[in-house]
Amino acid sequence: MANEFPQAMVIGGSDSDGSAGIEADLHSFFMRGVYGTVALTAAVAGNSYGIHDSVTLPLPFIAKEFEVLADDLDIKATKTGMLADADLINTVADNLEKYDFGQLVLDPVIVTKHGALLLESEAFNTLKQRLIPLATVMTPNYYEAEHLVGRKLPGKDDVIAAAKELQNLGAKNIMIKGKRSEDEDTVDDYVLLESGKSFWLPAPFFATDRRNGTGDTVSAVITAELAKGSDVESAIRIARAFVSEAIMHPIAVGHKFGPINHWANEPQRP
Ligand code: PXL
Repeated sequence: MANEFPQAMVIGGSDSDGSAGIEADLHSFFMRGVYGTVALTAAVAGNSYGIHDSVTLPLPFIAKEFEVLADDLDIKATKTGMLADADLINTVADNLEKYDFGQLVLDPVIVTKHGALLLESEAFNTLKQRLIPLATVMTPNYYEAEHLVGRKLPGKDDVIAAAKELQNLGAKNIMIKGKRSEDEDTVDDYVLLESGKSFWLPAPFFATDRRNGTGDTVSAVITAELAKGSDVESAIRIARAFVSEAIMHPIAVGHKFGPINHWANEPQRP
């Protein structure tokens, strides 16, 4: 008996207030019954008011994290979070090509809810060239999708066209998150699967400041479900439902932009 228990990995940064980054990912893995591992890339000094400082880890250390995890564990699915710059993306891509860490969920984290930049704009091309082709699922939010295709996406048709464009760059399945509907009652995610099947996933809009970690959690739940053997469409639907509950049952942590509630799907939720 060594590695029968489902294992997932996040390649990303720590957010000190626990609301986003690897902390939100590990909360999500835990709640979905998957053992979580980390290749830490960076750390930010953040609280609910914003990000106040950040550092990236040395590249040889990051490569070592991949090496030791590959030597011992059996990781079935991996997601990315904060990747900071082009050198870091190249190190991550080199190691994803060298070892088998299962299916890749690429969450192209570019900017935080507070507007802090977590990926240098010079690194967008490296992300496109090195990581998008490795992705089983890519989960940009609406804003990140605009950055990646290099234009505004005002209407639903624009989002549909952008998803196709991102799929043509090599990611098999695309989920573009968080397009507010025209009547503003829902937030709609658009999904384009490898088979060509596509659909909108509307979720009720819930006005709250406590939505930090939303994107991290969507991609982490997808990763957890893939690690347990789920198909991509089911993983996406489970993630969307999980995060809606987590937004609609906020917990009181921090003064401003607080975290979502990872316990929200539990019968005894706080
Ligand atoms: O939610 C995106 C995100 C990812 N990773 C880190 C973060 C944040 C947002 O604050 O701090 C480390």
